[in-house]
Amino acid sequence: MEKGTVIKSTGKHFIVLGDSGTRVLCSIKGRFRVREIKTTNPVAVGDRVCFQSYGDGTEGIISRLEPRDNYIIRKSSNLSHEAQIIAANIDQAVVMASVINPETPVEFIDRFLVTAQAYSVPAVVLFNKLDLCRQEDTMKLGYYMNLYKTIGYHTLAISLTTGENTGLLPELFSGKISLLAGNSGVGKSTMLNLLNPELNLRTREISSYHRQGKHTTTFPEMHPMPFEGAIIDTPGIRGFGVIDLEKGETYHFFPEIFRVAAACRFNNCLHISEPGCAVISAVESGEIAWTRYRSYISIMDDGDSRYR
Ligand SMILES: Nc1nc2c(ncn2[C@@H]2O[C@H](COP(=O)(O)OP(=O)(O)OP(=O)(O)O)[C@@H](O)[C@H]2O)c(=O)[nH]1
Ligand SMILES: [Mg+2]
Ligand SMILES: [Zn+2]
Repeated sequence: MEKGTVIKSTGKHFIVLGDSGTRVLCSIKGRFRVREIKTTNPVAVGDRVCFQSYGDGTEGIISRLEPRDNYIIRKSSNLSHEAQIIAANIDQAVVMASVINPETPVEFIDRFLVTAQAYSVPAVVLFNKLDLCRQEDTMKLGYYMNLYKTIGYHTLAISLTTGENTGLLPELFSGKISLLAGNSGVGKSTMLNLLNPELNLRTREISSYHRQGKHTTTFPEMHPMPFEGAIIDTPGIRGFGVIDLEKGETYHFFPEIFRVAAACRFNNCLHISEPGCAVISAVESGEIAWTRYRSYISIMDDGDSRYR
């Protein structure tokens, strides 16, 4: 019996990187159940497992799943109540964004941050494509960098094309298992190739695909790094921020809204239209960013039951 980490999953088959360095294509024996959640995938990228290899050692069977430190899940679809585990045992969640070509919807950044916050995973906002920023884009970038920094998130702006600030990347990722997400075309694969040239991942020209919203990467995959640590590349924009949050609890995961909410007149205030709402006042005075409040309302609007 060997121990290892699941680095790729297609739902039925798993590639396990054994602690001895072997890569084994595994299937599952028996059923694993995660007590608190109903999931479509019993084993996810980042999971620590016990496995037995057979034949020439390139294939094996997973027989045990180690307890998880944490995990991030998404709903499988809007209709189902089943959830898919995107990744397990992660140290930080990095959202890669760009203000231009393609522009990352800020709501995506906010939903990602809420998800990370809900699972108590430290989050980082990483802007790429500094080289493409002209006047207005630079202003926009500065605004969002400052916004997320003020809220308390670690932020960084880079250009993978010119190399600006990319020297800071190994430090950002070293010694950690990081989850990486970002809308299609922001440069996730380009960055992974830079950090680990052996990966040779496919990258694509923006013009050829971003309108169709196609993703080059389809399954989450963990990439070992030449420094200590690994990065889990997740497919594109979909899937984050669709977890089931209690409506009355959603604002807990917007740190700056949570801080202000203590001063609301009613302690069950949902910060939508209640009298004496300190959050609405803070939005009106500009203390809370309008884009953040808009993302909050949008998340509250999710699903079939309103403001439950
Ligand atoms: N100008 C500019 N282009 C960049 C930069 N970083 C990446 N690109 C280009 O952006 C395009 C998309 O990059 P990818 O690395 O494939 O993007 P991705 O995030 O992996 O996209 P998906 O796999 O579809 O989710 C490629 O043509 C890259 O060469 C940058 O800093 N500046
Ligand atoms: Mg990619
Ligand atoms: Zn309120």
